[in-house]
Amino acid sequence: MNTATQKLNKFLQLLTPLQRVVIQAHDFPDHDAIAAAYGLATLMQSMGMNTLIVYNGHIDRISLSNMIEWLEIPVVHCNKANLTAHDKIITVDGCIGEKNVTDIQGEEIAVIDHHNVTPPKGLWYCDVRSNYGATASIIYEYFRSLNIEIPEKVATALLVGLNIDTANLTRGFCNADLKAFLGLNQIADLTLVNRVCRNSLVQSELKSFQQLCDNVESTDGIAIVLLQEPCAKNLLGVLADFLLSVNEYDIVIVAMKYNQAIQLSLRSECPKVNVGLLLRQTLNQKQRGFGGGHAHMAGGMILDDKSHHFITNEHAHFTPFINAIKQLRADKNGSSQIPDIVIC
Ligand SMILES: [Mn+2]
Repeated sequence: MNTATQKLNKFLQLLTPLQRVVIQAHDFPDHDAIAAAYGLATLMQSMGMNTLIVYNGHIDRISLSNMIEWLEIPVVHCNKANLTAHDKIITVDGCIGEKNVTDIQGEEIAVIDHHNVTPPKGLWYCDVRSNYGATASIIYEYFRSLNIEIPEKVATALLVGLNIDTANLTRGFCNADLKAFLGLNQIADLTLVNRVCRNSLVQSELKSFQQLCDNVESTDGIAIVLLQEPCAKNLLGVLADFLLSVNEYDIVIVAMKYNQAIQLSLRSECPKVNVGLLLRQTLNQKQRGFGGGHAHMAGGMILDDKSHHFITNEHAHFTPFINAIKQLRADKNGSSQIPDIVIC
């Protein structure tokens, strides 16, 4: 048994005496977050534990609510979960301390994530693999390393998570994701996987694409859009993916005003520009907002009272981002960060 599996085993043994274990997906969860939570919950149940999957925010993609309904995944909004201070919480596909993980009732004991994050010290367990394309692939490995059979429904959910986070293995994936893809394909209901992934929009969302096309501006291969009307939070990423499919753009910034702030979704296919780090440097480190994610795909928000740096007279110029991107592009040695795995 390798050290990673030993650590996982030890952690699971610590959990066994607990009445229940809460598994928290990041706020406004996506497919990978729910699939990973569901996979982990199923694994723990097969070892005799009680689990509860919770999230904060809304499930705002039709494809995700379809997945939850069709696979009968038990998820509960954290306000309806009757959480207590005694609850122990595992955070999946997100990290304690990040802006997209609400501090809910209970004690955070573990982080399982594939974002570029720094978990707090003193956790019972943490497994952060920022080179992985999806948390689903980490959960796949847990099943394999513990020799637990993966139920078809779990494989179906994990494969959806993996496909969507990596845009069908076209971004930010590693060999472990390929192995998971192959393994999951042999178990999953592929008709269902494809039906979930294909139906990613509802008709009323088409108008956001119209707005996107009407308002896109570009400079130096960077496409910028500030949507005039807000849309579902997780639609921003879908719109950003769509814009990145335009040949002339290799970096995309899609924004909208939402809840007294400006919400952002970024995409990059430029190897010199890691948009997760770009947001950390331009927002978090300058106290202008919060953001993070991956080299190719990131999200964040600009605080309302800092928005004048980015928007003047209703015109989104996003100068701090543009300047940082231009600098990175000009850097001869510029490249994204070294992949990292931290298991403790
Ligand atoms: Mn993910």
